[in-house]
Amino acid sequence: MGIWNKKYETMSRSELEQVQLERLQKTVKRVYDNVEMYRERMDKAGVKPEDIKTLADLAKLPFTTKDDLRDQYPFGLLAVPLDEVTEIHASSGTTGKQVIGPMTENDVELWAEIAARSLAAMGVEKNDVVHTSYGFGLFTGGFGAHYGARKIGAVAIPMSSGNSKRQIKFMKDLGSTYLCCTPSYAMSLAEVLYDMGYTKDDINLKGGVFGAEPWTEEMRKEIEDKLGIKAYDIYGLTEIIGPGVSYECTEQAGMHINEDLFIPEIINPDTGEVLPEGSMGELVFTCITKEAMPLIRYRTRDLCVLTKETCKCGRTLARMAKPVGRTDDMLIIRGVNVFPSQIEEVLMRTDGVAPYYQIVVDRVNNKDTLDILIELSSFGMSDEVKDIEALTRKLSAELLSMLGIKANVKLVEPKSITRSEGKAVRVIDNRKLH
Ligand code: DLL
Repeated sequence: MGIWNKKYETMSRSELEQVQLERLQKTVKRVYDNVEMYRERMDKAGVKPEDIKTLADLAKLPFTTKDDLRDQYPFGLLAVPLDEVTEIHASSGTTGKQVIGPMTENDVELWAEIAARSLAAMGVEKNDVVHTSYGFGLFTGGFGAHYGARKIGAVAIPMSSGNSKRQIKFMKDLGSTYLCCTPSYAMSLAEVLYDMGYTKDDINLKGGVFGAEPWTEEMRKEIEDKLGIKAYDIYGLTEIIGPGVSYECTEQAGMHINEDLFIPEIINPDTGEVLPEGSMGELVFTCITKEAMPLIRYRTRDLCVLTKETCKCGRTLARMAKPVGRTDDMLIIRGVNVFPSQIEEVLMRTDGVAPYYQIVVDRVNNKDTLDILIELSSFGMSDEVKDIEALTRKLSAELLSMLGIKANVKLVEPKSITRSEGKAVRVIDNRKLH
């Protein structure tokens, strides 16, 4: 399948490292000269731009955190004068705090480039019809997919999210071949398709560009079956640029990181120590070509594993596995670490339940409680109380073996859990621990 930028996507590791080093040196000098916070931090750490002589010297530089972005809000981390900024996006703040991503015209061009690399890797070509149901607005999902589709020369349809019946109508009428949205919204759209009396045979979709939230392999299968497509994962974050920081190719074997533009590291989230290839840890990015707000060693809080092995597709860029969650997503329930993705994995492989669920955590008499509300599937499930009891017992046992703690499983009526149009909110923590 199409490799959009053969030069950079298939460069040898030694050439790539040379490119990375030159770009890193330039960026570090630029932020040292233009961003007070970086100059102060580097002075304090006793590092000067000229001390960055090899890529390993990256580890000498201080980290940047989400708190730094908040402290420097809105323009403290700008490395260019404000009049060079041409677009600003912001994160939806699922963790409650607003961060912004200012861009110069070259940064917007870079974003279109990485989005084009991503879509091309998933098979999008000039004659495709790209239906974007990510939100358009401050969120980077909509514009990212749109700029990428336009750059490839495909037909770009900026649907935005919501009004699902209208989405299906357009998808049918315009013969959309690729759907771009969150995986949870893809599930909702599939449901609406069938509710409207259609099946996958009534639409023309070939592929899906799904990201912005964690999702499991089981959910991928479910979406692929329901929509009759190949479902691909795409990753990114507002602070760095938006969708396309990394992307799957048709091998579906991890997301290729645009390493010529962003240097990834995996660190131990507790100590900050850089971990060897193959270790699970927190993903950190350094922007080496961005102009407006090039972040140095930005701690994403996403937990994943990297590999530098060349992919079967020929790309040499490192790949990241699906993030298992975020350091701030992790629930600690009765002292045990629980990731929502572990719960999803169990639900998705169990017949009789729909992939809609909500995790409710509370504290009663100083003891944590974990309730998992799971929708019964509308197909193939009888109303017999004994069947429901058996299903509840089965799910409880599987969740116990996956999580190591007991969850209180509550099966609820089909369609009773609110459907997502963007990033799904699956955890309600009522413990008020902060
Ligand atoms: O979610 C950008 C994006 C839009 C990516 C569309 C992909 C598609 P933010 O709103 O700033 O940006 O949220 C970034 O979302 O740190 C991850 O925790 C999570 N995330 C993004 N993509 C994935 C993914 C956009 N494919 C935060 N898998 C990130 C798991 C993801 N988590």
